Amino acid sequence: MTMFALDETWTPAYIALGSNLNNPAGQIVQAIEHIKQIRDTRIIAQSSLYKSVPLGPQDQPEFVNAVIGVLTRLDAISLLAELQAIEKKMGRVPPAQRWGARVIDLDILLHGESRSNSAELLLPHPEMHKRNFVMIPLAEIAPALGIPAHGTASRVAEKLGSVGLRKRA
Ligand code: ROI
Repeated sequence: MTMFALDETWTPAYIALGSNLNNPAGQIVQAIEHIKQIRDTRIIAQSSLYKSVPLGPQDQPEFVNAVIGVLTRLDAISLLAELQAIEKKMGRVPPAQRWGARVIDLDILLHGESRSNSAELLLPHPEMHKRNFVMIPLAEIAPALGIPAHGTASRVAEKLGSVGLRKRA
């Protein structure tokens, strides 16, 4: 006898948030409010907000970064589409330069065991383990989470160190 429908499976996923334009902390808070409205998706963990020195061109404002954990019934591509709709609604425009300033950036870091190598979506996120502004907030909410090929989130975060990063007052 089937007790539970298969489509009721909830997948843990982690999303990185970044902003360095037009009240970045306010943008992050607003993005989280939008994420709360995504269908079939629940926020289960939320890191502190961090200020971080830009990776890339230095002639742009400091970033505010955070990471959230969700449980979702959406597949990775559907979750990406929802996040891109939020970016669009929040007025994201293509950055004027590569690695330039942006109002909001929402990246899926991990979606369960999902792997993706499409042009649209790379999973696990190929750069996450190199970025302290991603790994330190992630380790705050999920220290024991395994980063494929790199060990636990806390170990990766510790190895990266906190240069250029501080918790927002
Ligand atoms: N730098 C920091 N510190 N935080 C970000 O979220 C971020 N995002 C980016 C680039 C421009 C690469 N640099 C960043 O997209």
